[in-house]
Amino acid sequence: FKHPSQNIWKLWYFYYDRTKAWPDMQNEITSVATVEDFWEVYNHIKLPSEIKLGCDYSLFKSNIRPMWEDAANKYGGRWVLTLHKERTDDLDILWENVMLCLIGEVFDYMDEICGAVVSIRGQTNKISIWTSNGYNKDTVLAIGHKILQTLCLGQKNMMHYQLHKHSMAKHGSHILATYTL
Ligand code: M7G
Repeated sequence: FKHPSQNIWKLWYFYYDRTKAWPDMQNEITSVATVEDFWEVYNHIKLPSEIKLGCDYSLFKSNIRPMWEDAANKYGGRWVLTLHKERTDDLDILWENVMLCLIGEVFDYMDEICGAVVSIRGQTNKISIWTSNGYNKDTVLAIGHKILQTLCLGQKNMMHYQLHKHSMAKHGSHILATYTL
């Protein structure tokens, strides 16, 4: 007996290739409809801590592409959790929990959640949760609190919400944060 989830989710893998435009660097791996499907896939791919610098995994609702260019992300933004490099086991466990929360539809306001990304970078890694309406302050904050609570992050990690509009317009490495928790 399989437990169907409400949404079908798609797992994507991003790797940097300077010959390509950014959207073409996103590669679809597979679709996941149940928690059982999830484990099947998850047991066959590398953990975030094992993939190369500059790469991402994204898990998004199957009808939304993990990019600003998708209409569902037009007014959206992301909660960004910054993770320090020395704690790679935290990264893998946090990412696994985030994916299970999405597939298990654990968050409230699932309608406004588009997906999540784990990014492997030089200084710090990141986990981001993308939502579809950054102007909906109450919902965005409720989702943010729920993320902190579900992942047991408490006080030790700050989270910033960045509108995609501001990420697109960033100067240097600074992106304006609309909300902070
Ligand atoms: P990042 O991977 O979110 O953060 O964005 P990083 O600075 O920690 O690596 C890095 C860069 O990738 C951005 O400044 C953009 O040039 C490009 N980029 C990121 N995203 C999410 C998108 C996107 O959705 N669409 C396009 N066209 N470019 C993007």
